[in-house]
Amino acid sequence: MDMWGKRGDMVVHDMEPFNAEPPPGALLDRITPVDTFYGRNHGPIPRIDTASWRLRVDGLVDRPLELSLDDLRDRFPRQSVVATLQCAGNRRADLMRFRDIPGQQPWGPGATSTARWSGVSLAQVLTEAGLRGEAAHIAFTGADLSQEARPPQPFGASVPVGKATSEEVLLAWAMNDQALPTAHGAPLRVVVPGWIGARSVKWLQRITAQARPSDNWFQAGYSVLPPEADPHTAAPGDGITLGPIALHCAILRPEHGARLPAGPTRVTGFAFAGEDRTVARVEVSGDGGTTWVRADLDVPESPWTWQHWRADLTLPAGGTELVARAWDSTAAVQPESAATVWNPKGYANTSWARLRVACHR
Ligand code: MTE
Ligand code: MO
Repeated sequence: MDMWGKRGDMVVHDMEPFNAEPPPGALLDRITPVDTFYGRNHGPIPRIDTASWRLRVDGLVDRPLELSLDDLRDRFPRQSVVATLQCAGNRRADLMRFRDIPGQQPWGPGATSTARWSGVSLAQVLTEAGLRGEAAHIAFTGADLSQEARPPQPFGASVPVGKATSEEVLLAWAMNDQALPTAHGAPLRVVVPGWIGARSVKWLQRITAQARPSDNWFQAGYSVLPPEADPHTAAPGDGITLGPIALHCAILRPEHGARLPAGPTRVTGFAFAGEDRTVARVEVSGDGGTTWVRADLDVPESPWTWQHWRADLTLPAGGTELVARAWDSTAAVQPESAATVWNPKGYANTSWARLRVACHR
């Protein structure tokens, strides 16, 4: 049983492929330690020999490249970004309480974590390859073979050229100033800050500039289908393909089902809005959403990270529902209920964070 160097109290959804999230209370640090960072895999984790590994850059480029890790280190400046990765399936468990989602992991709020990623800028590698004007999407292919895909294939994804050439997108070989661990994509992974985790392809082998989005199974697979669609028969165009992460928040402490003394209680969590939105305000309720207290919100470590928040409530004796909701910089607020956002694959649960606690005198 290989836990891939993770802490002993991870919530393990599957051992093979390895899917695990930390308990919510372990996510209170701005930067998540490597042993606490969630793991999300669609196939067996490959062990790659770095010495013989090469990255291929091809497609709509003037000069196709084949680069070793040393080539990347020597020929491009080192860059870092602090960025939160979040799986599109984060907080699926709350959707499943409303209506079942067969065959998908019941992720709690921990399918999200933040690291300092270091490597080289994807934009600079594309410039070196001579990216052509007709290229509209940059596709990434990993080295892992997923049996979940139809037909079985390596994991892949793409992002539009505009995002791929923005300065925050990295090809990373280091995580929190340590060598990138095997489980997180060594020797090299893509990091697409502000976009769903599925676009940050691990064990990167190939970058292809192309006119159309990736036809990899997981590109269309990570989409929001209409409520009554059958995910097994849905066609690639049936869903809304996920890219930037929508406004989201979670309560980290206290945890669901906690028993607490009635009276003053500190509630802590994080909020996150991807791409060009920022979190403007977080509110917390100790009475199921009738009255609200404004939370104290941290300044983000970078434009690409979550923000922790905390609020002090006075809770009555008895069972209580704690609720948190975030507003973003366009004054959009999270939807109230999981029913609003439920979708057949359980992605993008942007609804209010809710959990029940029991308070005693
Ligand atoms: N890349 C490859 N090659 N294979 C995968 O299964 N999973 C994706 C993405 N990159 C995946 C991948 C998904 S769905 C997420 S949410 C993130 O990696 C998770 O990254 P982590 O395991 O480093 O936390
Ligand atoms: Mo994911």
